[in-house]
Amino acid sequence: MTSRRKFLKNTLLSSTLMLPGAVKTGLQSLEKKTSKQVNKPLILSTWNHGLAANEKAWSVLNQTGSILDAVEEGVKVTEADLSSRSVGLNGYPDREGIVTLDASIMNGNGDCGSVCFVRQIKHPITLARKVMEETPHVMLAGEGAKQFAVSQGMPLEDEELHPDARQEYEEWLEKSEYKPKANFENHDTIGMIGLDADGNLAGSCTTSGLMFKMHGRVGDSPIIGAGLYVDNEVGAATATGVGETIIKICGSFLVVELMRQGRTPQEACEETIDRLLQKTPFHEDEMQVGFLAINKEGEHGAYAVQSGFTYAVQHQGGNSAVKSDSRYQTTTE
Ligand code: SD4
Repeated sequence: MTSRRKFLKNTLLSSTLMLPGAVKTGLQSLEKKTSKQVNKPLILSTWNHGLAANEKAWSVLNQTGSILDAVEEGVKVTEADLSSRSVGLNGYPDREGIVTLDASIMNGNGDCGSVCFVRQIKHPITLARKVMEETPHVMLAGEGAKQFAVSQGMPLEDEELHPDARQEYEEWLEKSEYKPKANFENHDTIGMIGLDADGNLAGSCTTSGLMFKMHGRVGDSPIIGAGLYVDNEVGAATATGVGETIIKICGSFLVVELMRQGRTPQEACEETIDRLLQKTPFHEDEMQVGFLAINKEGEHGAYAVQSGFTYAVQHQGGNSAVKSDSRYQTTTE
């Protein structure tokens, strides 16, 4: 696939960020600095699977008035989706053939909870919320997270792989080439951020992580400040893509802090992608990251390393999928 692609760089960056195979497209200036504005309430989530999640979140927000309930219930739709190979127990396994899940949730007051490397739990986002609300802790991992789930009355699911995931895993086993990869051409981690009519924010993020990852590997999604960050004084951000690159720059926290310093959500996402590319030079196939951001005024923005990242926006006017702008443009020869 790599050989059939070219990457056209959208904007001028330092030449140290250019990779040999990338095609630079002249010195275009940054165009879309202005974030898009719609009325509150507003819910955003990553990838096209965000459409169904947004729809649920919207109806929960209307029923309960709670933006935290909305972001939890919204992503539960994706966690339960049998067709999802990147979120929930139907996701791709790690290289030992075991599905392990990561999730986090946060409200605008700084309350947060997360779980990582957890098995057999259908709704890790609910478990993350229970960590937030029922324990003095922020994060539980692995076996301990599972034990806590059981103590909270959550059922343990069996560990049978979804047939499609099993088939791909068996194909992968033939070579066992260790190249964990974000499944970015299809859809991926769901990160959701929302703003209610009173200006309260909340966010959620849930994933099965990189396909065929090392057993025990944890990505950005359950790490507060990496895959998700929310602050009622400023805004919220979430991330999708290769978690290691996001963790290295505390990506979602950085987006929110840039907004705190006055950047629009769009500017904050773009600057954060640039920071990420300074720390992790761009390398085609394995390299996708996207950020979504919202500020307390109801403006939002999105930006990705390369084209292909989509997100879903739900507001009074409807629910639609939007293509994100990106630093590199992917084309097919
Ligand atoms: C992770 N960020 O585990 C997640 C997975 C993902 O595109 O979003 N992949 O690193």
